[in-house]
Amino acid sequence: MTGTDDWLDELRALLGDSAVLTAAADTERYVSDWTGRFRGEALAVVRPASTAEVSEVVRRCAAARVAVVPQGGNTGLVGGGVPVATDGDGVGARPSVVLCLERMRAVRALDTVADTVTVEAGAVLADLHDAVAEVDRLFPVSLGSQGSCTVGGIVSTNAGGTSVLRYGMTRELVLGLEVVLPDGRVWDGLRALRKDNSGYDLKQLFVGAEGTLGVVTAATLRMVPATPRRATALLALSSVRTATDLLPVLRAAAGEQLTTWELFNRASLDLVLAHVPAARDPFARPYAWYGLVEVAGGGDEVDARLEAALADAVEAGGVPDAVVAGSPAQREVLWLLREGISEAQRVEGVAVKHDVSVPIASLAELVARLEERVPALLPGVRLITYGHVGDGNLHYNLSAPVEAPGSLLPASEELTAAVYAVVADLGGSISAEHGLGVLKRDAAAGLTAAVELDLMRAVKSALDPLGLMNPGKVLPDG
Ligand code: 2HG
Ligand code: ZN
Repeated sequence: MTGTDDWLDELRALLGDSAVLTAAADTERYVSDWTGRFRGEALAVVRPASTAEVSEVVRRCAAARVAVVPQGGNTGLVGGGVPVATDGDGVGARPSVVLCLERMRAVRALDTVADTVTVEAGAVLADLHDAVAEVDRLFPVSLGSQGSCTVGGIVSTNAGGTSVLRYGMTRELVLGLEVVLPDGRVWDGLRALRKDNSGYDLKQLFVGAEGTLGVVTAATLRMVPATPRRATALLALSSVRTATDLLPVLRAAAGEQLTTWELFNRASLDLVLAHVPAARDPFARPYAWYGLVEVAGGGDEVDARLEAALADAVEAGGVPDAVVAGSPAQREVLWLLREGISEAQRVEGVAVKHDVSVPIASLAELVARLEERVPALLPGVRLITYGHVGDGNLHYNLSAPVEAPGSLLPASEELTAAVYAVVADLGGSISAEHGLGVLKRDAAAGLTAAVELDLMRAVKSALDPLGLMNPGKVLPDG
């Protein structure tokens, strides 16, 4: 394709040779995803270093009718950050470039009066944590992939994580955005205003849009006071009902300092113990469920609050054992048991993931109903059930039966339909925090009211009339 070669040469002339990757060995890690389920093709991977360069690349892509797949740390779990495969279902399969923001990492401004930070999209979340820690602040989105995921990625997926209970989803922390629109124009919406009621809240359209409406190039985010003291405990729990019943008990004792209330089952812990070398079971015997609680603040009061919360929890019942981290190192080990699950499950092979939410009071019923239905569809399937109790969000993930590793993926449609049917019946969501990407695009559309889908399509075609921004993601006809 001489036309394409010329076009790529022009991009090279514009950005420099090292910013336009085309060799298969160089592009592989950008066109395949972390889960091992998604892989597509791209004409090139383009790595601009500034908003002006992103704008120029997007403008040229629009002129050449080449699709743009924005990408951050490529840690997404639903296939949203890689091009769709041409041998897939055909939706969104078109010549595309991966637009990787990894060279745009600068912290542009830190304002400790307004408590805001303006940072570029390619900044790694853990680096942002470090940058704001230097001024005694916290940017409170915290997730297992924080060493690789980026600001653009967490904004574009409205990431959740393990502190949502206290601080909310990413959306609640975004004050302003800079976005390159599908025609290449730059929208400078980097306002740091707490109060701004001047018309439609455009920035929120781009939060969670998974790059289908434009490319987020920078964000102005809220910072909160640092919480240098953390008190952490792992509780053995007799049931999911215990975990949900304990939420108000913990909150009453720890108040707004209750930051984390996470849950995982024994099968999840077994995977971590098998695959994460530093992991140890802190209890002498196995339990059905485990809860990780963390109270965070400025000083010693957090220890007293955690202690009070634990005393109340034990009194409430259903907590046969508990262990409190006595040092930062012990705290890390307890966290490893929870945060190591996703990676440990990956080691066992491709998982069938369900990132679902229901009203918190219905979590126990969700698990009970699925424990009846899912193993009946695939005997021996391993239920790797864990998540964020405080947010009503479970990762109802499935691993293949040990004896029949090849049996999971062929059964995945049926298994997923069974999970989603129960979630829908309980008034829940099939995408709590990971987004839709390709994985859930069609299932979500099937569960969305016609009027809601119409509105989404209207937004998409108003902003991206050529359908070039991350095609095949989020909307079934997008
Ligand atoms: C977590 O809570 C993440 O650990 C990852 O959301 C979940 O890998 C997953 O399915
Ligand atoms: Zn999660």
